[in-house]
Amino acid sequence: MPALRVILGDQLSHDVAALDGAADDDLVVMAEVRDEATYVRHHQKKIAFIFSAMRHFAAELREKGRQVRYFHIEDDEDGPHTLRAAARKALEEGRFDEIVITEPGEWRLAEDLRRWEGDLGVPVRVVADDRFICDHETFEEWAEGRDGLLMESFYRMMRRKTGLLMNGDEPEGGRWNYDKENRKPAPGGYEPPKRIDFQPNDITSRVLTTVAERYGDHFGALQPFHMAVIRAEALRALNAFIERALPEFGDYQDAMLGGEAYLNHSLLSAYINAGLLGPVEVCEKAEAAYRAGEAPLNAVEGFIRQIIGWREYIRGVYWLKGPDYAKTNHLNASGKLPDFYWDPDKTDMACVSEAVRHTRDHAYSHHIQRLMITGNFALLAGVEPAEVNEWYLIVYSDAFEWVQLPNTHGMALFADGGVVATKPYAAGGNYINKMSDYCKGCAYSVKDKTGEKACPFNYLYWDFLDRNEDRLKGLRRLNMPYNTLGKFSAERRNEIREDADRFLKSIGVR
Ligand code: FAD
Ligand code: DLZ
Ligand code: SF4
Repeated sequence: MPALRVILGDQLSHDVAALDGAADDDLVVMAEVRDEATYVRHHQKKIAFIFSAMRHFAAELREKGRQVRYFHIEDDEDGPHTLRAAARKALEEGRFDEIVITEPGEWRLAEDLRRWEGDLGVPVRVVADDRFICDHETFEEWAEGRDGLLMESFYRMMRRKTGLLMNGDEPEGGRWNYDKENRKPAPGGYEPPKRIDFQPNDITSRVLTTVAERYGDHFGALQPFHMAVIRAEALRALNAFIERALPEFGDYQDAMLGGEAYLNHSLLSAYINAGLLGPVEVCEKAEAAYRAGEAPLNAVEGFIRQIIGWREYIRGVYWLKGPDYAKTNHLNASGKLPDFYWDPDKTDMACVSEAVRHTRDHAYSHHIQRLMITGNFALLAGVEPAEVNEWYLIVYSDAFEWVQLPNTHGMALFADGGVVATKPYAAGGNYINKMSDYCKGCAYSVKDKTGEKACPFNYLYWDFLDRNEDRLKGLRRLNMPYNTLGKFSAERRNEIREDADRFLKSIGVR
């Protein structure tokens, strides 16, 4: 008897494991379902991207001769509302002797899958997602017995495993990591490379209408919509990135510029995460550009490290730590997420407003905005991790819990007590001023440390260290700021506390 092969919205790869060995009479099931679209109130663009990419992928499967049962969200009144219900409906329509599904990217669905077999009455075979370079067992073995899970050592293992930028056993150029060269601010007048705007076809236009009707009250601008929705387009985006943006990717990796949402970033995360591009092929293209003398080593190594290093490491942590990971709250943060995370016009902080504006308009902001602007602010302000985690899962088109959670909870908020980061990524206004041109046009003064006009990041930074002294003082990498804080007079410390309290009350955090 044939098998049912279920493909989820972020498993849109023709070589996805659930399709391995598929017979001609097997039925592929794909389903746009209410529960997935609303378990958090995803950004409108994110839903449109997933639905359009799913519909195009189903069409490609049919062109390849596969039989596909596809559930459209427009038929949702009578249709299934969950992925399990979609599988049940498809089972009722034929005779199948098993369900095959690639492991999902979230605990929520992995736990639900455990109930499928009993509930649906057929064997369910969950196969490993081999689109990742590091499987769960390898990550567990690597993590076993280590004091800290240092990304750098994991990254070296991935370099050796993939052979990317390796000369035999040695790293290309003699060093593993060129990060120190990748911290330049962008010069005034810098013009970042142009991006390809993909135009919506009929399928995407239909999805856009549906998303506007059904999810028009979710956060974010639906239009204009220029994302790639098929692999061929994603490959064009990849090639354009390699050609135009990769050469200076390293230099401006940590830079921020007013009005520039993308700088030299690749914008490929949503495509890789949804399965339109493979992580290794992306890295191989970057390496080829280096070998051909078209991109420097600092750029190519930096880019490859993000993918085979950070991306794989973050996934490893998510599955290693399990569902309890999200329940930790090392810094005991309990504040409310300010309204301006949903509306860039509700804050006078130019840097935050800009990051939220990009997020609203593009369902995207680049790494340093996520970490050092919106993440840093939530960390310093002491916003409750659950609220911040949900915001990040909602607002980015590349956000799936396996990658969003350790980045937010661990890297940005230090809520895991130092699993992902060796110290909190906390910074005052000086850092933002050094790496961007935002402060020039800001209502606050980055030079002022206290008082109504002072940059809030300045006093919030010291208030954060002060408030968390018992929890953080022992961290070696925070010795310097704690020494400085120790020299502040009691009056200055009080002034900082009062400024922070006044400001955080005014924006509803406290
Ligand atoms: P580039 O800067 O061009 O980087 C190249 C690629 O490296 C990315 O496409 C991505 O695949 C990978 N990458 C880079 N950094 C990371 C990282 N820390 N973790 C995993 N992959 C990485 N990334 C997501 O894919 N989904 C998320 O939900 C997500 N949430 C984040 C939340 C916070 C608080 C932070 C600090 C980071 C988050 N990231 C997330 C990581 C990173 O910010 C995005 O991958 C990146 O901004 C995507 O843009 P890009 O494709 O232009 O990346
Ligand atoms: C994110 C998302 C959305 C919005 N909708 C669907 C859907 O209707 N059907 C589906 O199969 N997948 C969807 N997804 C992606 C899933 O939520 C994703 O597979 C899990 O988050 C696991 O990573
Ligand atoms: Fe951001 Fe402070 Fe600079 Fe304003 S002054 S842009 S709040 S860092």
